[in-house]
Amino acid sequence: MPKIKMYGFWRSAAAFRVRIALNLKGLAFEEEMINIDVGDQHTPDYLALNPQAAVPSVIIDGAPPLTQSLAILEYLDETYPTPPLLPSDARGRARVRSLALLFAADHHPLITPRIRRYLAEEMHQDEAARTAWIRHWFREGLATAEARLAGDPATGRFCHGDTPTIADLCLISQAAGARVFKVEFGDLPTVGRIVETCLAHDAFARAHPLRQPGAPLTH
Ligand SMILES: N[C@@H](CCC(=O)N[C@@H](CS)C(=O)NCC(=O)O)C(=O)O
Repeated sequence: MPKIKMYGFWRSAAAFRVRIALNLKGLAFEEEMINIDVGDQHTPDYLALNPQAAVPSVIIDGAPPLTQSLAILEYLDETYPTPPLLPSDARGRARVRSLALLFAADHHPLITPRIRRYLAEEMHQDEAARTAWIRHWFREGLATAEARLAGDPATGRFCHGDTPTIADLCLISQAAGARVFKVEFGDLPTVGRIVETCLAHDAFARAHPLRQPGAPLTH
């Protein structure tokens, strides 16, 4: 068994994705919480691990830190291939990566604390305006996913077929955040169905933000 240490945070969507992958692959890990609400990502010790001042960072067997959740997911999938998190065919992999990037590259970055801080401190947007911003981008990502997933024969119980892929890890991490911000997506039936399928899966449930140390008891 490799020795895996992750630097994460209970609420972090990117850390949530990596926790799910580690659980699916049956890899034990230790997680140290970096409190990104109070700026612990900017301490010299953490910046030495990840100059981007973001979680997650993952250290495996004392090797240099891995950063960026999608790069970490692909590393884990290549190194510990069972169960696979990507389809065996090139077209399937392109579809899964495209769905994953919809969330991880295009929507999640817009609602991170650094963006919210910039909106508050440099753009002088009040809390109501910042909340509207956050809800807008959550909603747009989930609605786009619905348009892509509904009616596509490649969609199964999960985003691609009947087993979890990287696309599901990115979908559920965004959907969990959307729920925290009370974004309605009851009108997105395919997204809603896949989210419920993921939440019923033990590897996803154990990784859920609200089950991590530091999370509020209710939200
Ligand atoms: N694209 C990166 C995103 C990393 C990221 O932005 N993480 C957030 C938490 S989900 C963070 O640490 N934010 C700190 C900040 O915004 O100051 C990944 O997928 O790992």
